[in-house]
Amino acid sequence: MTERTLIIVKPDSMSKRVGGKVLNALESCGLQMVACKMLQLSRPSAEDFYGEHKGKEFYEPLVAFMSSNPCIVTVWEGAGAIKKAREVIGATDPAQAKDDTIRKMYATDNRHNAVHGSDSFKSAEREIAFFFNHEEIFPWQEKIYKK
Ligand code: 3AN
Repeated sequence: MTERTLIIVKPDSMSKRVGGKVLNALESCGLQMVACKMLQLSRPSAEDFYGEHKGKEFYEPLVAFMSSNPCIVTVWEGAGAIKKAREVIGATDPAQAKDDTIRKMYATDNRHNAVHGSDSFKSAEREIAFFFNHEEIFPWQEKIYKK
């Protein structure tokens, strides 16, 4: 089934200047980017985005990190996009991530872990609407551009 997923190239990837490599890894797994913007999350926006983790010990430092510097927020489309992106992203902790995953290659630790990817259809819907309105998403014209 064609799905969409929200991917954030986190501030650590941007400051290490590997943001392009993160995006390239997603392109290489066959997904198509359909929306993209660079922004710096405000503290309240980061708190809201990660609201489900409020109360956990990593919540405050996560919010501080995610609002500390700019990131690239993107939407990707494709068959099984949510699971496919999670596979190429790898485990939350880079020490546990499989070889060739984005986090294995570019993450530092389980907070500075390079990239965010939606974890379910429901999360993807919420997270895409958090950042993008309808006009900012460009559906892929597969028949025209497919290699
Ligand atoms: P994932 O991004 O792998 O789905 P979640 O949804 O469990 O992970 O956690 C959201 C974010 O919170 C992670 N991407 C990571 O930045 C941060 N995080 C999760 N667990 C920890 C932890 N034990 N210590 C520090 N940060 C964490």
